[in-house]
Amino acid sequence: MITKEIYDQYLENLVSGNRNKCREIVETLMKANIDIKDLYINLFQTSMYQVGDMWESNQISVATEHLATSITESLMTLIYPNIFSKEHTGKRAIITCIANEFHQIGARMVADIFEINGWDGYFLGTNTPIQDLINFIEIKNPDLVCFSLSVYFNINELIKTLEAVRSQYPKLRIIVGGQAFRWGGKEIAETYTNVVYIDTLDKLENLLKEEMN
Ligand code: B12
Repeated sequence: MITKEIYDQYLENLVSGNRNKCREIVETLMKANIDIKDLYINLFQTSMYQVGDMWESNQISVATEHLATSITESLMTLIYPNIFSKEHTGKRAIITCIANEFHQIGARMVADIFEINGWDGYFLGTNTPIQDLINFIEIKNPDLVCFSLSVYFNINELIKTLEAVRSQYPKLRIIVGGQAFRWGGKEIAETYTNVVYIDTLDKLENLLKEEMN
């Protein structure tokens, strides 16, 4: 469990760039068998949202935000032995940030949820051009594709992506998510068949578990 004391200590070290201390905190939590989603949401996500608020209110510089981001991404790799040790089912998902979207931590977490639940989660990272995505879908023939977007001004890019993928693959299941939808756009998913909006890792995991039963 992540107490307020642990969280505050972590945030202080994250913002001051003390990667080694952050690593120690994460490793201690892992030794105590912390649930990966608990770690992702209540440590990594909460601290990065707070970093965003601090950046927006000029309490920290862009450089400090970049440092916190890079520390967070490096700490996520510590958990990978636990994620990739699961038995796989042969199901495949592609997880990507849409074109012009440069926030990748949330999408990476989504890819990890697929792996934890026995899927191959092909994580393409940020800013994937539409045509390259379509080519990749052709190669991997996934059961599902996930699109992540964090900035609201990328909503039009999402529509372009959905149109392009739908015209090539009318039946392919698509999940969209990310904090861009805090500012609107959830209804977009409803205008396409087989497209759903999911906002949390818990709901995503429930959906994957239902599929396995
Ligand atoms: C780090 C960061 C960056 C980094 C990202 C680097 C990287 N390697 O990812 C960089 C420097 C690139 C960046 C750039 C910008 N950023 Co920025 N950034 C952030 C920050 C501080 C943290 C992002 C993060 O990692 N969050 C933690 C993750 C875990 O949370 P998450 O993304 O929400 O993901 C969770 C869920 O949403 C969900 N989820 C996410 N995707 C998906 C997909 C599916 C399918 C599902 C089911 C679920 C799901 O699951 C995750 C786990 O719960 C946020 C602050 C914030 N509130 O997040 C601002 C923030 C997102 N950025 C913002 C802005 C404005 C920008 C810039 C426009 C700034 C500028 N002027 O240049 C650019 C835009 C670049 C672009 N075109 O994408 C705003 C967006 C506001 C808005 N109204 O849209 C925010 C909210 C900051 C703020 N408070 O204003 N940024």
